[in-house]
Amino acid sequence: MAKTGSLSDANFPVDADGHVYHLGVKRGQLANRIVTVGDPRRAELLSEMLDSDSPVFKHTSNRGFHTFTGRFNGVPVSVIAIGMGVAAMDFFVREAEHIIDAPMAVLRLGTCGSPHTDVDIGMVVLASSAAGIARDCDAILTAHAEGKPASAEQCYRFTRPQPMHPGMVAVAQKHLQQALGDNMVFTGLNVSADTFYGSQGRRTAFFDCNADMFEVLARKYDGHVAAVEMESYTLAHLAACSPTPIAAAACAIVLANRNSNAFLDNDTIKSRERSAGRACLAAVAEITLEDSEWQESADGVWNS
Ligand code: R1P
Ligand code: URA
Repeated sequence: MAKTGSLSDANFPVDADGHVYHLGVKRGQLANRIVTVGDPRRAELLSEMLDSDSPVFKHTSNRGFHTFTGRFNGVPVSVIAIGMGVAAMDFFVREAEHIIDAPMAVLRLGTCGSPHTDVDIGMVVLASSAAGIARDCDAILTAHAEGKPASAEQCYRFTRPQPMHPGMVAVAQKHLQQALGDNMVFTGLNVSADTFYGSQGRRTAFFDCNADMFEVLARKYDGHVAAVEMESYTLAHLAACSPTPIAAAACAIVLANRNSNAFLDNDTIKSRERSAGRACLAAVAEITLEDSEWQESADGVWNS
């Protein structure tokens, strides 16, 4: 389908110069090889690893998307901080696809919790596949009206796992293992929740019907859940629905051990972001895309 749009196009708003509505960038300002993160400071850290002999384009949109575009090992790449959650990933994937006229590689570097006994804080979980959990508000309100919490099984919806792109996973695994060591990288199932608290089994004063969330997850996914975070399933899902091929994968630094309740210290987080970040940039720069003859547009940021 032709990629058209203008301010008058309510279906896909783009301004008169071609900037997409939420990311605030246009054709030529975003590479087809992208590392996406949640935290803007993580994006900034990765942007400092881009080739120093090539200009780095930076843009912060009024909706809080932070884009850095430059080169890594000579290859055009972008780093983008999107914020958190399903909606943020949806804005990013659709609007990026709109302004990129070539197959894409998208690798998420996030943070997560883990209920897996072989995964501890400080490790990195690379998703071979991802599934989604969403709160069923009606079911929770029904249980609330009845005055007794129900099982998470009735009050949340669980998707089947969606595989990530095997080629992107393999290249990411190679670089992450080189950077961190084989025993620090666990490849397995990621589950992305629509919230940080209720849908990730966190107990607060709210009525959430989630006391047995981890037992339900273990049953539904045969004890394979290695990471719980908030965006990777949407990335995998949209890559499968995209008109443009998207080689999608996701990895996440384990901050929270959901069995012991331990949380990773700030210095180690920074150190993992640095080493995993460099590995992710190397992976998106290296992966072979079906049609990698991407034309850097004449008015693109590389030619400015
Ligand atoms: C929650 O604290 C956020 O952290 C994780 C979750 O997916 C969610 O976005 O990822 P990021 O650190 O990439 O934001
Ligand atoms: N991010 C999440 O979404 N969950 C965690 O437990 C930690 C980081």
